[in-house]
Amino acid sequence: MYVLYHGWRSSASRRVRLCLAEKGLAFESRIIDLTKMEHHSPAFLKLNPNGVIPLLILEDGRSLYESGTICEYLDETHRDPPLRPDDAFQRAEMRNWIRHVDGLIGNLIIFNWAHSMAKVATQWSDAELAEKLKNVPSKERREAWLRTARKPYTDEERQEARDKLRIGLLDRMEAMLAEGTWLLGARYSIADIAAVPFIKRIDEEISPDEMTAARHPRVHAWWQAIQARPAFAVANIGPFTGS
Ligand SMILES: N[C@@H](CCC(=O)N[C@@H](CS)C(=O)NCC(=O)O)C(=O)O
Repeated sequence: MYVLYHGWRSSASRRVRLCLAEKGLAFESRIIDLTKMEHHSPAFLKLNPNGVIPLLILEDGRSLYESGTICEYLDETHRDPPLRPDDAFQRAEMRNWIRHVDGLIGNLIIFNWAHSMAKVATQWSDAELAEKLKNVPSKERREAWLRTARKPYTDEERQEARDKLRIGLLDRMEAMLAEGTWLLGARYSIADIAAVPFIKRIDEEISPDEMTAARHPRVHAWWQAIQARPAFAVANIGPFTGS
């Protein structure tokens, strides 16, 4: 059976759980506690040098990281139902879209890490923080942890992030959805899955006003359709805040 190292609220983990659920694949769940920096332990970094979740251990013991890559792998090895376009050009477009959405993650972090991550990180002493930061492999995430622990994002920065998500995600999706129910047209695909965790957060906290039928009618309808999919319930894409 697959083993998934993940977090229930982690956006990238949510993508992989959605993909597994669409395919009807079971997995053994190993929760990684980001507030305990479990993803920066030497053992985890050996499996994913980027020090982020999710990580999927295959049935033969090999492991894979990067949610988009994992979803593509699952789709190649379990064809039914197909979650990628049949056309090579469209598959290339799908990969560009995933890459684009991945590039927006910093704008989500500004909101997401202000909850349970900040609650814990603000309590660390300077010495503890310095020690933990040593193990964070990327400069960008070291900065995110530092900001979360010591210098909360300003209202201006939060507004800037909101704007980037509106322009980079909602407006673009609105245009893409003119071609069909799903982001790449008639077939639900990994392109849709890639956007789900972002839209969940935009809808529940970041910019719910942008998710109305009046502001982004096609995205609004898409989000209703996404939440009605049985896999959405199976994947456990629950509320971000609260216990
Ligand atoms: N591009 C990666 C992003 C993974 C990622 O950013 N994971 C987050 C949780 S959603 C994480 O592990 N954050 C902890 C950290 O950066 O310290 C993917 O899609 O798998």
